[in-house]
Amino acid sequence: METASFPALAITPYWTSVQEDLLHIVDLFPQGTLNWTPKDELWNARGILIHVSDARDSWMTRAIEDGEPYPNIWLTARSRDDVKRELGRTFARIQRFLSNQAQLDKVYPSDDPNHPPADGHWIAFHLLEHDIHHRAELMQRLALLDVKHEIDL
Ligand code: NI
Repeated sequence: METASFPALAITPYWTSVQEDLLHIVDLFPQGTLNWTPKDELWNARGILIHVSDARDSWMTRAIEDGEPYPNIWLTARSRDDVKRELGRTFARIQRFLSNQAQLDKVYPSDDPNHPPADGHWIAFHLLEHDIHHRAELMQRLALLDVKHEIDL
């Protein structure tokens, strides 16, 4: 993906609202329902929430190579507080990336023939899109559980 140099994106405050929604959503699942799934082949809410943090870690470690560790949180994020802690840790990591002009402007090679090399701006967009996609999925899970989330988009 060839792009000219773009200025740092001032999307951090807006992305923060998505992050706050995700943290709020963790608290809205009634006791015992984080492991509930409407269909056996679909992830439960805990899995979706872990996946959001794991995707952030994966991109920051494997593509951006920001030098921070990539812990296996699939084994350690069990409780509601664990899940929220990982969302907080990985969002702080994303915020550092969003404020790093050199990391945003760099073009990262790809070893996947289906994905051309991408710059940091595309990666930021992709990760925001990913957070929003899974927020919607979690809001639907709450609706299926008859929980009013009152998240007004
Ligand atoms: Ni995903």
